[in-house]
Amino acid sequence: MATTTQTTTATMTTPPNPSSNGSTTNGLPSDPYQDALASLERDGFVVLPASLFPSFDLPSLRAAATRLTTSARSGTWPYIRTLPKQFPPWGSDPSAGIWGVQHLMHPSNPDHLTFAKSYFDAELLKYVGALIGCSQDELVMELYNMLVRPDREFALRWHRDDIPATATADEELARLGAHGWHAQWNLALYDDSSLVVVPGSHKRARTPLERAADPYEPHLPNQLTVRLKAGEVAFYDNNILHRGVYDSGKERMTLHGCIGSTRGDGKRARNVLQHGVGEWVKGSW
Ligand SMILES: O=C(O)CCC(=O)C(=O)O
Repeated sequence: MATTTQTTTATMTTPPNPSSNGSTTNGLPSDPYQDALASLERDGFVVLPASLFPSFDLPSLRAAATRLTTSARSGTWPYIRTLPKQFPPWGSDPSAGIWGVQHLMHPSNPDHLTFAKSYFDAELLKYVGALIGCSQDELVMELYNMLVRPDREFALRWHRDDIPATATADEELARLGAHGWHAQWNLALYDDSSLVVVPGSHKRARTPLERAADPYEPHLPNQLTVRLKAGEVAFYDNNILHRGVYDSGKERMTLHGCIGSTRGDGKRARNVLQHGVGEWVKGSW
């Protein structure tokens, strides 16, 4: 079978039909929020430049991230993603290594306000509202975690976050067709090329080849590595076919957030609550 199995690189996603003067081809000024939405809908992800978010304080975020990761690896921060487990729930024993640090905004984290400042960043929230398709006062806090360099070689299998691999093609299509009412993003504190996606797969069932592929297949047709420079933000549809491929020798501290909407349903709430946020968030703010 002829396939294009090369891994390509995503840099800045080009908005549809921009002209050189910031206007669209119909002469109207382009709207960056709607351009981002168009890219997300077309490709299943969009990379936004660091220059859009001047209030992200990378040195402070890196210092806070380093302190929390050190605590997590040494066992004094119990909210972690442990190796080699991909899906929650995770325990709190880091002795086999970790690949993530959970609950950055937990009030017992001395740096929780530093992380909260980036989660509630006004410009980020404007993008979140536009990408979800709801107003600012309908946004609902969900999760803020961090994906870190695993202590040993590790990768995630191909998956969609909210659709099991056992789903039939009809089940996949039904779930993919439902409006998500949430937005998910990665904010890289260091250059990061761990996320691999199959662009466009958020709108279709898996092909027979994808369905039959090894869960850790290194090369699916048209797969693309999302390469983020420090400070860049990738929003992605969490039901795009994707995986994480990690380099245990390279520093990774990528803030991994999601925000929902009051228009979301109970299924979304269950997906969020499986991360244990309900155990501390009520009454802490
Ligand atoms: O490491 C990443 O960026 C992807 C993480 C991921 O796919 C997940 O947590 O389900």
